Amino acid sequence: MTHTIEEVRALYHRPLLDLVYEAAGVHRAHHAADEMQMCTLLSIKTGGCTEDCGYCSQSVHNDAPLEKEILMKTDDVLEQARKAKDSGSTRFCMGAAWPRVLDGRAFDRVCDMVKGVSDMGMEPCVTLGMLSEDQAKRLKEAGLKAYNHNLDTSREFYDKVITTRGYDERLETLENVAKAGISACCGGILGLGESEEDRISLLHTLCNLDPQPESVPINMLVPVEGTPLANAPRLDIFEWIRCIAVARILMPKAMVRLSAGRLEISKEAQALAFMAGANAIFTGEKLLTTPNPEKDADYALLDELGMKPRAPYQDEDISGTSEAA
Ligand code: SAM
Ligand code: DTB
Ligand code: SF4
Repeated sequence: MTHTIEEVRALYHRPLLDLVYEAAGVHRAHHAADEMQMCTLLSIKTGGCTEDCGYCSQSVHNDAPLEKEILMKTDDVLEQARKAKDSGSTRFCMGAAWPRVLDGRAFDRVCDMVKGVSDMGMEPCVTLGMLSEDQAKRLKEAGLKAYNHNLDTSREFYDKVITTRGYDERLETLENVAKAGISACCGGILGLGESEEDRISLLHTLCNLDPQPESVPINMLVPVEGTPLANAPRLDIFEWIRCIAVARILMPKAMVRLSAGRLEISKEAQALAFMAGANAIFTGEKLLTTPNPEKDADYALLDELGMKPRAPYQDEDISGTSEAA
């Protein structure tokens, strides 16, 4: 079903609590509302990226205080994955600061990592920059569940933030991912200085992707010293809630994933976001390069709200995995 921009705009402008109420209904019709998918992120190759994303600590165009690191060894990554699994995560997302995937030993190693994580019974997800159809197929064969590639913002605002990678190139990578039969994890960042109309346009593009993303990360800008967006004014938290509710209504089956920025968001606002349909979080003290709430604080919050971590591979085909419950 396609959604028009007028429809998305009208939804976006509904009174906030009406919107949250409707989103909560959609959420409950499609998901177990007391369950949260717990995910862990690992930066497998940090820094030195040649793209110029204005928010990013890892771009060579920015001056963020960051130690560059070469691609991690497979065994070390799998050890981290095992720890994540033992602490309750069911999805393990590996990020490399590459503008695009290049065939060769490094990519072979990432395929091994994907296979190792999949064999452990966790959902492997990677984010490696732009990707060809053949590369997507190799990742699929290795057992990849999802590829994270965000649109980040509206087509209209995009070149105020990134100039080295085009919007259409992002869409092309998403097409390659879809052709290989891998789910897309695709969302954006709020608080880049975009307008309300930009957020509407982003949500409109996301919900009209075919197929719709399996997962929609909603990042709140984490301002990083040394980047052009270090002093961006903070987005009103109700705008964040509004976007989550609209995403839930327009993409009823997707996991709506609270990604960057949760450390600065109160537990009350996070609870309202869960009400509005957010059902996945990243746990652990670090995202890729920036801090995240401690695992214990997240589990305590779920407990206070009477929620629980989602079981591994629930309602999904687990053939081929030996350890999944
Ligand atoms: N290099 C890959 C790429 O961009 O395609 C993958 C890694 S990149 C860090 C993944 C996503 O993280 C970005 O698309 C962006 O949405 C988000 N992100 C990066 N830095 C952020 C920040 N400072 N605040 C919020 N979100 C951020
Ligand atoms: C996404 O949209 N958010 C995650 C994940 N995909 C890879 C990354 C957030 C990164 C936040 C900035 C950092 O820690 O470097
Ligand atoms: Fe950062 Fe990814 Fe952009 Fe590179 S492509 S600068 S790692 S967000």
